[in-house]
Amino acid sequence: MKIELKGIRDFLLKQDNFLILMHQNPDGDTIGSGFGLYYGLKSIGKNAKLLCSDDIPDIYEFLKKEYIQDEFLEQFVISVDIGSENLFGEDLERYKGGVDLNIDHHFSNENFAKYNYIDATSASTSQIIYEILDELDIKLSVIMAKCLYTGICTDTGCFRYRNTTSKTHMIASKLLEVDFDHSEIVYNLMESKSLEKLELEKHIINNMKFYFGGKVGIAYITQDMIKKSGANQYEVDGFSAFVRQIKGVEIGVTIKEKFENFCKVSIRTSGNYDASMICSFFGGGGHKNAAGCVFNTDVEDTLFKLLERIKKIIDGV
Ligand SMILES: [Mn+2]
Repeated sequence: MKIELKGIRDFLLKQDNFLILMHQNPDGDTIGSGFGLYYGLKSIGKNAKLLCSDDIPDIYEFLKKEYIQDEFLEQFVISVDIGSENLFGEDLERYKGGVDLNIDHHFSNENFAKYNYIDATSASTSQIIYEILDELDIKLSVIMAKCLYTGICTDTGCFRYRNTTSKTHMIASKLLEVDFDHSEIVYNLMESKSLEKLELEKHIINNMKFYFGGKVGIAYITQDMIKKSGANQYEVDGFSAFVRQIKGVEIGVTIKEKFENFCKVSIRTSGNYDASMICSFFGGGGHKNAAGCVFNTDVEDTLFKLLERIKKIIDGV
């Protein structure tokens, strides 16, 4: 069932014991919106806790600073930034079919909860959480502002992607009224990198391939490259937009070999190419300019299947 912001406010005021779910392999938006909502609920005297199938990456550690894992029986389960129950991961398995409120901005969201609030015009789920906290008249603390700012920066590439709207900036402006070092957040999220990550980048650049007159760019990340570079599991993320940086590339594909015969693909497009159309063909999904899917096969075969599909899209068949 669909729900409006006012309906969400009523639920949050009425209930007391909340469990907030984040998606597996968590990014800055699911973490920022999850923790942002957590701190907001705590500030009005509610019990809340968070759950994620994977560890929170080190670079987001600062958002956990004021988190206390309370022991209580959850009565209301909320998922944030999760488009599909398939993204729950192992530890969240038991909540399949049991989510009360699904808050998300993915166009392809599967509306799996009892109540669903999906705003595909929103650049990030953190932006929606801001609106919910605002609806509840919650005064933003420093940590709440940091959470939401982190989420918005993650999903908009720091206000650079096309999903950034005037509303995104308006919300960011409200967040900046709270006193925190936004520049430090951006530096840590986007600009600083380890030598190992740089080494991995070298491998990726050396192996990039281009097709269809340079319109399509493919970047690979194989387990072998990761091992050679010494990069840790989190440093392997964040390359999705990398190949699209090359002039002329309108469909940027990143193929990541997670383990033998299992590849994760993310696609970034510009212009009129619809990334979610390519990915949904293979059982994935996402937004028009950013989408993903997985393949139970090796890198070469993944590439072959993708190119076949992309050719059809480019030819307009
Ligand atoms: Mn998001």
